[in-house]
Amino acid sequence: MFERFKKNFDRTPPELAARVPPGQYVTEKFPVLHYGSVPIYRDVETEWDLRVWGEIEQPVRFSFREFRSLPTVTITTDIHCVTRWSKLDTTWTGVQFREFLKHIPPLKPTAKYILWHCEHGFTANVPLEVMLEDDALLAYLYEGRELDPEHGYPLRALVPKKYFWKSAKWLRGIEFLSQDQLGFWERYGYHNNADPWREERYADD
Ligand SMILES: Nc1nc2c(c(=O)[nH]1)N[C@H]1C(S)=C(S)[C@@H](COP(=O)(O)O)O[C@H]1N2
Ligand SMILES: [Mo]
Repeated sequence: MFERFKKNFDRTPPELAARVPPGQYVTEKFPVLHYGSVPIYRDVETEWDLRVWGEIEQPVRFSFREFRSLPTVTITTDIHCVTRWSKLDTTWTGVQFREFLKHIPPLKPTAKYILWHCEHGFTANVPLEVMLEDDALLAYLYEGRELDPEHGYPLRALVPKKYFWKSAKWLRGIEFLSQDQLGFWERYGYHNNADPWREERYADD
């Protein structure tokens, strides 16, 4: 394993090396990683919605059509998976989370954390603060095209500042919390803060 990583490190051009966090190698591929099976929707209008609840004045629900009518942005950013691959200059289109907040009822002042709820029960947690940054999106186009089913169609979180497991695929629910709650991989022993630049891979690091 180490030899393979080492080889990959060596291949990273020096001008890009500064953009690659410690212990990561650059890949041109787009690896697919998840727990469980890929949900397939025959009709997103009837089989998919997005629910928002928790520390918010009023819970709210978006149909596919309603969600797709929200204003979008397109950003180019680097992503870093805890399994050590990084992918540079990936382009995503979706609703900036900060913008999304303007289209839902006001959050209660107690809202400090987010728990993503995904198809098949996958969860991931992030501080609300991280989602207020420019690069934090609810994303549905990758390189200008609909997300492939295995990459999260019809909606995923995009949290480039954290290891990629926090970028939850097949998003169905957004829960605002006053107290942090660990998600699927976080409970499994991964580092809650998950900052790739600090190599926060495992909880006991
Ligand atoms: N719903 C869901 N989202 C998920 C996961 C998962 O198991 N289920 N895995 C995470 C992990 S560990 C990674 S690295 C990325 C991988 O995204 P990709 O398959 O688009 O590369 O998705 C994240 N989002
Ligand atoms: Mo991952």
